[in-house]
Amino acid sequence: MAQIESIDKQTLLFSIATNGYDRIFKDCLNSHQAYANRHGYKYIAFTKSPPSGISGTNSAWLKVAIILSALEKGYEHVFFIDGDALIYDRTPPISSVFCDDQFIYMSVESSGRFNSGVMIVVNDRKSIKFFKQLLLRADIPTMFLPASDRCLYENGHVINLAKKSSIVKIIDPKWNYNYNTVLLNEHDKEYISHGRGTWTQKPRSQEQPISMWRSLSLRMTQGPRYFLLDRLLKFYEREYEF
Ligand SMILES: [Mn+2]
Repeated sequence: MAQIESIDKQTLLFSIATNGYDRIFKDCLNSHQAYANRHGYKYIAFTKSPPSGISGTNSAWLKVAIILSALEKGYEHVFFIDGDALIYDRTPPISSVFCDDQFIYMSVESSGRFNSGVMIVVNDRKSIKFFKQLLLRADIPTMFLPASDRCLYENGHVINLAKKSSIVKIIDPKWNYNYNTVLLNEHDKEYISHGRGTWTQKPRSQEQPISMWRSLSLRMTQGPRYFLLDRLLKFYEREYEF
């Protein structure tokens, strides 16, 4: 157990790679573990699926439930990273982005919209409130958002809430560098490469977007996503210790 005690339990880095994503993005998950080891963070890749399965959309919303749960458990910092994001060896510790009075750190794409594939969160009453509000939106279809905020899964709600929040700080695009990011200078090397060259390997890239009626009828049969996420969270809390 001595080896576990040496880990800084104050920072949780995690990724969610269900439905075989852990095999497709093995190199990415390995890079997360290596980064966590370098900086003394606890790392968990949530890769198992519950017996009843988990959809891509619910896997995406699950990150919100896990971030909130980890903050409530008392982790000082929570760093979520997408399974298709690779962390380079040169990447500095997350403390390098921290500043006073802001508790959520994300990059924006060239459109100016937040990308929720990399989210660094500092535990504070205000960040807990933010993720509670976000989770309450799990049942609100994205089409109820202004057109400019609509995005895949929970990302639209992240954009919509974050742009109005004073505790969200925009960090350097190096932290979440993808095809939609403004090009960096040649010498300005990125820290995290997200989704580049791997998009077509994703099973969900063939998934068709579902209509509002389909989404509502799913809610009628499965019950509110809010409660489904609570059941999923309990499964992941049992399977992984955090
Ligand atoms: Mn991604």
